[in-house]
Amino acid sequence: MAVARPIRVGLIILAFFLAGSFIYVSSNSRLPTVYNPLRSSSDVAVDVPVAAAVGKLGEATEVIPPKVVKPVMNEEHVPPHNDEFKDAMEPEKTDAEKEKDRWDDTTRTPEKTEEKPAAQSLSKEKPPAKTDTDTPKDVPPISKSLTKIPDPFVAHKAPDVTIENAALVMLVRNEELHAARYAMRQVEDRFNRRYGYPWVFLNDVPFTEEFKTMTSGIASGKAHYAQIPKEHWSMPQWIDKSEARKRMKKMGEEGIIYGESESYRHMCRFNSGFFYRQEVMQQFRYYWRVEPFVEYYCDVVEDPFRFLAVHNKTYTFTMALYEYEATIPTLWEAVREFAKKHPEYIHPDSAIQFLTDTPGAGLSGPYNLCHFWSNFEIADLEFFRGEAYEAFFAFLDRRGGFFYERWGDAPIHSIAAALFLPRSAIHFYDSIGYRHAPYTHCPQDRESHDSGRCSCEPGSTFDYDGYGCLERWLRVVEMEYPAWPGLARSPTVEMIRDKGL
Ligand SMILES: Nc1nc2c(ncn2[C@@H]2O[C@H](COP(=O)(O)OP(=O)(O)OP(=O)(O)O)[C@@H](O)[C@H]2O)c(=O)[nH]1
Ligand SMILES: [Mg+2]
Repeated sequence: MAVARPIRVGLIILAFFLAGSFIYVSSNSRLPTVYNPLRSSSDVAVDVPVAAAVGKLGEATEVIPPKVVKPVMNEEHVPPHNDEFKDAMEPEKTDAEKEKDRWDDTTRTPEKTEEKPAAQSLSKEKPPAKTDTDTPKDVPPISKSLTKIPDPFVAHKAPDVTIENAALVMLVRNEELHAARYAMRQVEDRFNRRYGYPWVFLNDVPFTEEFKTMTSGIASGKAHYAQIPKEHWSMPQWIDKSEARKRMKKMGEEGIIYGESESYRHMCRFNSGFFYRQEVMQQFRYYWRVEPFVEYYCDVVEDPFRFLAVHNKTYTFTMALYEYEATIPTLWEAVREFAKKHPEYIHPDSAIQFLTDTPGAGLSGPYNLCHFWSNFEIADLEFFRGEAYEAFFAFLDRRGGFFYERWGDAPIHSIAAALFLPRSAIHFYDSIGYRHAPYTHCPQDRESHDSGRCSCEPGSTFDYDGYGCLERWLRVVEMEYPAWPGLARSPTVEMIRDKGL
């Protein structure tokens, strides 16, 4: 078919025009996917020069890899050793990769996993079934990986932290499991998760699997479970058992707290003379005693075991109070006799003035009943294993006062420390906020509270209570410790700042 020449020229021009329009529209339609910053995730901005990415109309498009700008994180706001923050800096992982990481975390500590024989019971609820497409073949089943919470949520231990030869020690009954966990969680959160000190659990009967599983889950360090030998938890053969039981009954009738309890007496005797002799304890130099249900109110920023080592402290306490006289009627007499027999054990710079209110009278003055409350103790086991303490305990044990009366481990430890150690080796650990019902010690200095380190109410402290003995102690060591709003900083913290750790 013949077409006039002007019409042919017009059609060619029209065809060029349509082709050009098509190329222009299709090039521009790719703009948003590369350029639109709202398309990228809120914390990763993509910075791409427009012309370079798109190219000029009609030219071949050169693909330049986008420059990823990572968010700038303020170093000061990144808590040390917090893996979650580190993860936030890494590129987003797929679900399968995350699941693989969780499994790797759970298998990194084989000795802890071994100690969790009943751990399966924690994951009774099965996770939703996964399809073949979202579970890679080399990833173990999810129900197994859930038997332990991934490390970042449990342990925040610094990889390079050095620790002392020490343990957290708890004498506890199986039925106190949840009270034990309550106390443990606080010790871990306030201190131990950064160090991973081992825990030692002691019991006069075997620990249940449930107890072991649920406490080792909280422990950031290794957990040891030991049963106390029978001879450390029974009346020695020189005790007249029927006489002892008669007296227990009478003390119970008189309304003396735990007066009728034989097990309480085993506990007091064990804590006086046997806890440091347990086989599991032989490997340790220092210990921190923790009881079920106690509470900790302040972050413990230093390592107290290291504090003891560097500052030559042997015995530390947070509260001091009077003992019930009816539980120790003949204890002081026995102490006097022992001191007469062994004057060599009394330290020339002892804290004897903490025990008696008659200046210069030495042990001939009456016992004022003051003692350190031993449910909290951070101390050097060498003291208990030393000649003086061992002889002292053996002497007292022969007297039978643990059973005929109801001698407690608190006055025994305290009298020994006050007589056999130099005053300077006993430390009032004022910076540790602590509660064992019904009393609380709350730091009295401004910094402990203004810094946000503590959560207790300063006025709740037992320090200046009429039933307390702290003021006597402060006089013995000539220490200034005014009530809230007291010193600018805790005396313990000042010591660390002066002499270091
Ligand atoms: N295994 C075991 N532990 C015990 C027994 N009696 C006491 N304990 C533990 O010994 C420690 C001291 O006992 P508590 O009953 O707290 O004695 P307490 O502190 O003088 O008295 P409370 O005011 O009741 O706390 C705690 O850690 C108890 O868990 C016992 O018969 N067996
Ligand atoms: Mg208690």
